[in-house]
Amino acid sequence: MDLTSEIAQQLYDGDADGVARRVEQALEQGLDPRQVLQQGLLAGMGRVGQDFQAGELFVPELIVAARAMHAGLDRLRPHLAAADGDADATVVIGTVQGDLHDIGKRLVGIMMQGVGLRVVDLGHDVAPDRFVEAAHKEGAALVGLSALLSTTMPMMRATIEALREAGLPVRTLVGGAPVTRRWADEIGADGYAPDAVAAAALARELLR
Ligand code: B1M
Repeated sequence: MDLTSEIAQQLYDGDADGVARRVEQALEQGLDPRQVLQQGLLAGMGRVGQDFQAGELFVPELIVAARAMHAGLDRLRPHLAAADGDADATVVIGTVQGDLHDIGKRLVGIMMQGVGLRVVDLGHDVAPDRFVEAAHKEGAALVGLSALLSTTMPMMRATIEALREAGLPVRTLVGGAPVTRRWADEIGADGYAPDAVAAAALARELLR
């Protein structure tokens, strides 16, 4: 088995230490960090999602797989993100209220740092007023909202409305597995991106 397949398998097994070690080993061997991300971490999490949907894995397995994912991302982050000092605009990101999924949002943050943006990550389960407060305090030019559950998507609309009511001059970008361009248009978001790389490119475009 090659290194990236081993990383995918260890993530599937929820072996956080193993994932961290193998990611370091892959980087030492000169593998491209994006390849480690795609073929290792994301491939493993993709299988976890499929097997959860098929009823073969349950929430405890999702939790340990998520821990292993974060361990891998911790090692990869310095290789994917640019130095903070170069940042020319601030983006506030978070997963909307009621939603605990934070891996995709974290990846979006890392990729945004990679294109030279300063990222303030509010974490998960973030209420609309916390987004407003942070956008104001940090002088954000863009607010990025993530949702992974169809039941929490309406909180995106509530957050965009709260930002508008506060009169903040920020643009908004939305994404997450159940989110579509159509939904983004319907709730008045300025942009929609299907993945982290597209989100970083679109953030740059929206801030031009
Ligand atoms: Co949950 N979960 N989960 N889960 N979970 C999903 C999302 C689900 C699709 C699984 C399934 O049924 N197949 C399903 C949602 C169904 C739906 O509503 N459509 C689901 C469910 C039902 C649940 C619970 C309700 C389960 C339960 O308790 N019975 C529960 C809800 C808890 C809550 O939030 N209130 C729950 C809980 C959890 C855990 C906490 C255990 C764990 C999350 C841990 C964590 O994040 N720290 C978890 C996990 C791990 C998953 C799956 C398996 C993996 C999600 C993930 O991290 N993917 C997921 C199945 C799946 O997605 N296939 C599932 C990897 C990540 C890199 O991808 O997050 O999609 P993703 O991010 C992508 C893009 O979406 C995009 O870019 C990212 C990278 O390219 N993107 C953006 C994301 N945010 C963006 C923002 C942007 C732009 C792009 O702009 C700002």
